[in-house]
Amino acid sequence: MSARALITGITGQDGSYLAEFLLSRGYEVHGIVRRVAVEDPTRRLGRIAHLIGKVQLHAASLESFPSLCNVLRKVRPQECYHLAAQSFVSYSFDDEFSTLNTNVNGTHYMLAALKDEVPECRFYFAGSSEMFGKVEEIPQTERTRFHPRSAYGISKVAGFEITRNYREAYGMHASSGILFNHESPRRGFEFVTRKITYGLAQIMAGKSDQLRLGNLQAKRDWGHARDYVEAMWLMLQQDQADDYVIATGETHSVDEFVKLAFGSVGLDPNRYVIVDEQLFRPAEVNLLIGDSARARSILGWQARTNFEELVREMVAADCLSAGIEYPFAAAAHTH
Ligand code: G4F
Repeated sequence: MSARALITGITGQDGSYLAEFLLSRGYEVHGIVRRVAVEDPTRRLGRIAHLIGKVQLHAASLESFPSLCNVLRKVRPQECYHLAAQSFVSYSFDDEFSTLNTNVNGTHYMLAALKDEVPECRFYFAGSSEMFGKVEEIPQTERTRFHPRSAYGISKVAGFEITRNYREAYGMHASSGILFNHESPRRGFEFVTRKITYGLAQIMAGKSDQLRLGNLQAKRDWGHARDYVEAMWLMLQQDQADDYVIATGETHSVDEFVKLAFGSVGLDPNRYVIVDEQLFRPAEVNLLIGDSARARSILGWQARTNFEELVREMVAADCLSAGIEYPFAAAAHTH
């Protein structure tokens, strides 16, 4: 009998890659989605359109404990990947309350429902390098102290601690991945990498003549989402639940991303990019760089896609969907 996995946030970037990965390993894959998504699949299930019929979707809300219990009673998963969250850091400054409510309660409800209904189910929590915030050491490891700089970062620290407490207090197999930024052509348009590659494709297509960005000096450790979902799975295959940093170990500024993306199509970013102070955050995370030595030695995981490959794949995909001949179009099909 095939193993059953349940994913919250299955319609997101990570959820879609994880669903593909688990299906490829013979899993029966279930996903929790909001009722509106089931009612409006064309608009809301875009990233998993190719998986409809292969995954089983259940309407429930992370704000409703009984709805989660109902799904768990029906599915009885062996593995649960909790990816759903308000994940846009900038938005968490506009509405701290909803970010904290959704992210903290969502994780707590999910763990409490699992404890009541299927306590033997293995649980993955999507922690974040935003928990390190104003970093207290370079590079960041599992032992680095947290210093979050946004309601989003605080919500992830709370989720991380709730997960650890369910592991320690109730003996549940509950692990957290401390994932550094991970991108792909499926990234939401509001995040800086996709904003750059989509904006660039619009410029190439003659539909736009500028790209407004915020802080170009911020540095991130950017990997590929497809590589990172494998780390989530590996964590749940271990005898002992634990927490792992998942990162490439390289850091690059937003400015470097811009230069590489524009350079790959032969455009000079100085002609198009406008720095807009309105897009700066009230508190910024200036530098993130992770050390995933532990994941390498225990999980046997390491990032496969480098920065340049990631940038090219994203530019190529956005150029292709804008109908542009991309000089490196082959890159869009290589993975
Ligand atoms: O792409 P971002 O919005 O991602 P951020 O804030 O690093 O968070 C992402 O990674 C986290 C893992 O570390 C996740 F937990 C989180 O859910 C999310 O996936 O911004 C990256 C950097 C920031 O320093 C931001 O100030 O880019 C800078 N930036 C500069 N101009 C911009 C812009 N960010 C956005 N979104 N839009 C801009 O125009």
